[in-house]
Amino acid sequence: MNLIKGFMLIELPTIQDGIDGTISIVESGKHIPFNVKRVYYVYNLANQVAIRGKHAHKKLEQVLFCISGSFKLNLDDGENQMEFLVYKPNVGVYLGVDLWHSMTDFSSNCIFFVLASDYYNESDYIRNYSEFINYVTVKNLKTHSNHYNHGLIQ
Ligand code: T46
Repeated sequence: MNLIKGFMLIELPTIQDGIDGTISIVESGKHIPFNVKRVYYVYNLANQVAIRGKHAHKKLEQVLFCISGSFKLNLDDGENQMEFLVYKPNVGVYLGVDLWHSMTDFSSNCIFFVLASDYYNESDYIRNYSEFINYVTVKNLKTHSNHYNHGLIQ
């Protein structure tokens, strides 16, 4: 069971071609739980103190792949936090809504590649941590009171 809400790992079908390398496949509608509208990738991460992310999304869903090197991913759903090393090119990290994420400790050869459910829209970002905590707290309270009103919680 995942402690963190809005997070899962997605392992891609992968073919080992022996000395000729390895191929990992992403097919729209099969391996990614949304229609991909945007692809972006980040590289030139040679700076040891680079920090990326430090935000959450209100509606955007993404799957992130580290296709070269490695980095540390920190996740925070407003209640629980976790940190792990992302380094497998065939394993994507699904980042759902309301998930504060930041990336650090990039190896010099790091390239990360992202499939996103929508076009870039700055108003979908929550870039302030206190604002994020308020946002998820209010949302959780609303969900809890809806469940209560519908008799799901006695
Ligand atoms: C995310 C993590 C994993 C655009 O104009 N269009 C784009 O599609 C993207 C991704 C960025 N930008 C602009 C917005 C900023 O002026 O590029 C600049 C850097 O973006 P940001 O600071 O958001 O970069 P990261 O690496 O912190 O975050 C990115 C994604 O923006 C974000 O959605 O979840 O990667």
